[in-house]
Amino acid sequence: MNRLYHVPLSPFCRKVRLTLAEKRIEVELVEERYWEQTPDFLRRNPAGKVPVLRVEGRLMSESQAICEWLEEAYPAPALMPRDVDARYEVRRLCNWFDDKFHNEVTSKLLYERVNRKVQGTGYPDSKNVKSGATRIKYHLDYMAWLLDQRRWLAGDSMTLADFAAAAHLSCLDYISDVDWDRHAVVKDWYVKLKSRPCFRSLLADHVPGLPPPRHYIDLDF
Ligand SMILES: N[C@@H](CCC(=O)N[C@@H](CS)C(=O)NCC(=O)O)C(=O)O
Repeated sequence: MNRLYHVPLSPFCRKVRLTLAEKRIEVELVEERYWEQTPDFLRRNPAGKVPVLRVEGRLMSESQAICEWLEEAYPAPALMPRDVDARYEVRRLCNWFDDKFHNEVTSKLLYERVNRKVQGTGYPDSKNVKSGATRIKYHLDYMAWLLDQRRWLAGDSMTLADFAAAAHLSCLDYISDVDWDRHAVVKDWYVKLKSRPCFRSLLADHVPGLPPPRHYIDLDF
């Protein structure tokens, strides 16, 4: 059986979960308290990070490398376009969310508000939270600008770029940190993704001691 070592509110793990589910690849989810850095975990991934995927007898880490491997090993349904320029755009946007958005927003809001609590590393730093709450507006504006020109973030078809973005936003939505009223076009895009079967497992996530708000699972929020 394939196995994904993950934590529920990790955008990198969620991107891999969406990709696996969209491609209908069955996987057992195993929660990994990565901050405990157990010897078993470090044997699976010496970098000490989740996600780690055990598939077809091999161990894989690094979410983007995993997703692109899945795309090549399980090409249907496609999550990368065929055209070389369009593929570039998907990769650029995956990196936008996993690097820039992650550093400016996810780490400032989710990691301060949730990871500190779960890992027992103190109280949120209000300066960071304020900065994340300001920066997310700029990112939502950028997404709206893209979606005014395209059906999906990277072009006319749904791709890994949409999964990367939705993975971050869904974590932040779990803690009510996304202003969905800022841009109707971004909300419509998220509703389309949230309604897909691949999203079901994410909507079922429940972190002990931190229940999601009602709108988190609501498809008509
Ligand atoms: N570039 C990695 C980042 C993964 C990552 O940072 N995961 C976090 C959890 S959301 C983690 O395991 N952090 C532990 C650490 O940085 O030591 C990927 O895309 O898989």
